[in-house]
Amino acid sequence: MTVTLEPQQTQPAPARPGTPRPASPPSIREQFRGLKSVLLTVGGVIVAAVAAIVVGATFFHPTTPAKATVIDYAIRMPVRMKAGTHKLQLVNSGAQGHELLIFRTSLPAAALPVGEDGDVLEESPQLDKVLDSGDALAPNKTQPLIVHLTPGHYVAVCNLPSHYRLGMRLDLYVTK
Ligand SMILES: [Cu+2]
Repeated sequence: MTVTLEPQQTQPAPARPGTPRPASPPSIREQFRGLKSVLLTVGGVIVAAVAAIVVGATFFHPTTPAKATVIDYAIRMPVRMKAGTHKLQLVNSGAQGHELLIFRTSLPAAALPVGEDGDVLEESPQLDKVLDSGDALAPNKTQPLIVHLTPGHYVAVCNLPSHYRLGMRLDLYVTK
């Protein structure tokens, strides 16, 4: 939307510091509405930007990577998402390697089936793994991921030894 307007340069950009696109763009419906507004007036851009911020606070759009940050020992990522194919940017801000697994499950994050070592039994029939980032991601590294989510409850986990019980688990809620 903004790109379309750049050649005109007739109006200053909105003063709002969030003008550089928010991390979480609007839903398709909001985007369409925003697009329409842009065709009418530059003021429409401001409306769309505000809408993007409001909607983005709750949901992130499937086509824009959302950050999934892993630290020692926690996972930070949007916990409410819309169904669809999501790009995630896995960021390791911790001091050691981490991974990101996402399971579709009715079990709460704190009550996944575990073995004697306290690590999650990934092959449990109560868990349906929908994402596995693979080898541990080193500190200060990022890794692009793609996950397809249908409406329901999910749990994000890092299942490197002891990391699950140390707190690397998060309930995720996906809606239509
Ligand atoms: Cu970890």
